[in-house]
Amino acid sequence: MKQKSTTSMQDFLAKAQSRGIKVQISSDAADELFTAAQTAKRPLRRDKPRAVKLFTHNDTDGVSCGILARMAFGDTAHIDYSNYDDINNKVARFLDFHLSKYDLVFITDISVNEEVADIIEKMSPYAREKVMLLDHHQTAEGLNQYDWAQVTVEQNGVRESGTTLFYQHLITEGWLADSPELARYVEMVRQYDTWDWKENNNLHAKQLNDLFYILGRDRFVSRFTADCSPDFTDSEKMLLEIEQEKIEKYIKGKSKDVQIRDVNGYTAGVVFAEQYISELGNALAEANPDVDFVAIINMSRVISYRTVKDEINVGDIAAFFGGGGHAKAAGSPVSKEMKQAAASLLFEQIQAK
Ligand SMILES: [Mn+2]
Repeated sequence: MKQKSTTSMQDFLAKAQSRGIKVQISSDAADELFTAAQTAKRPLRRDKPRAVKLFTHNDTDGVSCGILARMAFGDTAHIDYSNYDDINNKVARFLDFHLSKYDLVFITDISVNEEVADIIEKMSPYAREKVMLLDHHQTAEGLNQYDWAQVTVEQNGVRESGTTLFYQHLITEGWLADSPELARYVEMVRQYDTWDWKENNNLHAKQLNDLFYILGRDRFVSRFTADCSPDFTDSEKMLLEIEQEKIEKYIKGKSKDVQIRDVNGYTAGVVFAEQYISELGNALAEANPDVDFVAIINMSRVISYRTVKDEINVGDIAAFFGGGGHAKAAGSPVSKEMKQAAASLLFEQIQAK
């Protein structure tokens, strides 16, 4: 139903573009988000589910889905923060052993593979009705063939995030009370996650993500569950200032360590790093215009792919290596075998000397 307006917006933009008219889409969509939620919402429910399970991604966007679940369901929400390397096992195990204890199961900002999708699809209609997957990653769009999955990359010309989709869903279903403050928070998360903050020069959105890393997941969740206002306190501002200095130092150091490699026929800038991945990726991609994309290897977890080039789709490249994501930002797991091979290689080389 909502897809219709997306198409017409796209038609409108295409027409404008063909006539050489530049259309600036207003990306600060907090007001629209709030108004849309108010129009769509049903009255707040009085009934509470016995128990709610949430599987969500472990970045700021995914963790903000956790905050929304806490606000909506309180302690009855059992939240599992996952990454691409463990989500499928976790969901499969859960469906096997624990589903009967839960009334609602959400999977947000991350998706399951075909195997797990098939398990869900073959469950009884009663069990299947408990499950709702909400994601905005382009590589998961194939899941839209299922009634229990809703993958929306973009709506009305605005890129979605896990948090915006879950916010809209919870309010529409009457599980969550909306407020302009909460809509502002959700919009900040969206702008960071979609990197729209860069275009809008919305430093506040970027700092919200910094704060997530400074506070750590649990403190961040408590902070915004208690008070969802995205306005920072004085001590948060101080922490952010110190953090910004560290980020700049880190990026400067890593810039000197970029290796140029051929990856699948593309020219990639490869670097080993474990921190500030998005900012580092963007900074390196901008500083190395000769590379098609930047690959940041966090040997203990994941390879992150970033590009600033329109014609490059790193989502496809990540998918080739068993991961997924967006056109401009994606990731693929570092497997146990890869870690073992790397360790062997390092020590073989040392012994050979
Ligand atoms: Mn996301």
